[in-house]
Amino acid sequence: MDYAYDDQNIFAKILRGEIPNTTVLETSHSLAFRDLYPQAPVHVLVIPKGAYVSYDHFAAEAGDAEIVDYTRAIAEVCRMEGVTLSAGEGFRMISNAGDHGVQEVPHLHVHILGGRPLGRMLA
Ligand code: DGP
Repeated sequence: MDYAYDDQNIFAKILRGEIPNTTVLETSHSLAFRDLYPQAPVHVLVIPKGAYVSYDHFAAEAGDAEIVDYTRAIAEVCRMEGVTLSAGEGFRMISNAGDHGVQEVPHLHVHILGGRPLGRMLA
């Protein structure tokens, strides 16, 4: 698998501050910001700050501190947005990868969607 990372992708530019974003949360290894084209009342993208194309790339090459930080950042965004099961009505996490996954931006991101019933969707 070729994990060649294109540092001109939109999220790399957001991380470098070259493109504005609506930040929801920033941690030492992660950034969460609102999707430009929201598909639900809550639609936040969570990305690692490291240069990873996809989840499998991240899991293979990220350090433990990055993985823990990213995992917790995703959960913290859910809490902040009020969609956790303890405080809200639930959410969906999606991470598209590659051509079959229809990944538009080649920097790992998890979509957090919620705020309305999302319907059944596996493909
Ligand atoms: P995906 O298909 O999973 O790669 O989705 C990429 C998402 O990124 C899509 O929902 C739209 C969003 N997006 C694209 N360009 C920008 C941008 O410049 N800023 C923000 N905040 N989101 C963007």
